[in-house]
Amino acid sequence: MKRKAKFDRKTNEVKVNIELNVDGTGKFEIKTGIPFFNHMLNQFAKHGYFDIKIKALGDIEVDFHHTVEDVGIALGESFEKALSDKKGITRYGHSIVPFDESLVEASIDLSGRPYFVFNAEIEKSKIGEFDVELAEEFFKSFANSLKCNLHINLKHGSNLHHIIEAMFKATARALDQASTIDGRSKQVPSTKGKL
Ligand SMILES: [Mn+2]
Repeated sequence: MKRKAKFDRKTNEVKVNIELNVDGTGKFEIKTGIPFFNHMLNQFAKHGYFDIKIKALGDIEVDFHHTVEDVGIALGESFEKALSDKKGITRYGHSIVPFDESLVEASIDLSGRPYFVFNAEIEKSKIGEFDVELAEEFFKSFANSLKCNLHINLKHGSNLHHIIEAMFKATARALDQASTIDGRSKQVPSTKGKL
């Protein structure tokens, strides 16, 4: 079974086209018009071993909010589509990723029920042109549209670039683990029989 998806989303504010292969090798081609966000999504593809192409044309002259949120929604929808009925997947995944002085933990349950916990107190500042608070918006949109339970915990850290990058890497590695085919069962990993 090929776990791939193409997904297009168009609003008056943002147009997003995505191509995803869950069982990829970490190839990426990301163009959002937001350099730091591109850098984060490159990390996400690389460390989750996902192949991801994203082309987003958003109203970044207003600010980056719409584009970051819509890419989060579209990428979550792409995973939801590619994972299909979730038969045989591991379902749960977690990862703790250090980046120099920063340490971030991400835990995922591909439960079919969206829930998002963001346990990180970060100053409302910017990394380059990128508002740091948009990272939370991205993960929230992503978790909602993938219908997964995602917890992101900042253990400690001070450099904003390191903290945000560790969040993207930890989430990617947790999702890689959760989405991997376990091999011991071809069933949906839930006693409900459905996720
Ligand atoms: Mn970096």
